Amino acid sequence: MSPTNTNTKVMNRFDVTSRLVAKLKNEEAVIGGIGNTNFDLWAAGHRPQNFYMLGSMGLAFPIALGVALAQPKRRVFALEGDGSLLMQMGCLSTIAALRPANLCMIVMDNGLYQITGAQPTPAAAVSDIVAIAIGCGISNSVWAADEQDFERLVGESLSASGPMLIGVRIDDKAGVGTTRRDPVQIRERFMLGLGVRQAL
Ligand SMILES: Cc1ncc(C[n+]2csc(CCOP(=O)(O)OP(=O)(O)O)c2C)c(N)n1
Repeated sequence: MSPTNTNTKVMNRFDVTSRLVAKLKNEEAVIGGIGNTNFDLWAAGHRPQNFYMLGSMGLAFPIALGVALAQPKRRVFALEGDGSLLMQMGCLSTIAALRPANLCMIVMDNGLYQITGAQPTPAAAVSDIVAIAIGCGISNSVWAADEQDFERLVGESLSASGPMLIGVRIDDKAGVGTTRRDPVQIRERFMLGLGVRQAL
C-alpha cells in the first residue's frame, strides 16, 4: 500500500509547531520527541508544560501516555517524527487499548531520518502512518490537508472523547533551534509546570 497522504500539503515543522503552541490556553502539556520535534517546540517558545525528549527515538507518545493517564483533566499533546514512531510502533496499540481521551499525537512525517543524514524511512514509499494508527485501533487518525486544517484538527482534539492522531506531511528542513541539553532541568521544569513539584 502507498501512503495516502499524497493529496496533503507539504508543511513545515516549525510553522506547524508554532501554530499548535499558539492555540494552547490551558496549560496543556506538550511532549517533544528526540531531535527536530523538540528543537522546534523549544524554538516556538519555552513553556513550563513542555517536555523535551533527549536521546531515544520513539518515546514521546509513551511519555505523553503516562502524563495523560496521570492527569486526565489536562490535555496532552505529543510530537514525533515518522522514523521515531516506526521504531516504537507498539505504543499505538497500547494507547488504543487504554483510550486516554485527553491525548493528541502529532506525527511530523518527512519520510526521512532527517537529523542523521536524511536517509529515507519506510513512510516515504510504503508505510502509511495514519493507516497504521487506524489499524492499531486509534480510529480518530487523520492527515492534515494544510495549515488551516491542522489548526481545525487541533481545536477538535481539545474536546475529543478518545485519543487522536494527526499526520502532518512536512518538508526536509532541520529544526530551527537547539534544546538546552540538560535532562535534569528539563524534568524539573516539567514537573513544576505540571504542578507535581513545589518551587523551593
Ligand atoms: C534508539 C535509537 N536509534 C537510533 C538513534 C539515532 N537517531 C537519532 S534521531 C534519528 C532519526 C529520527 O528520525 P525521525 O524521527 O523521522 O525525525 P527527523 O530526524 O526526520 O525529524 C536517529 C536514527 C537514536 N537516537 N536512538
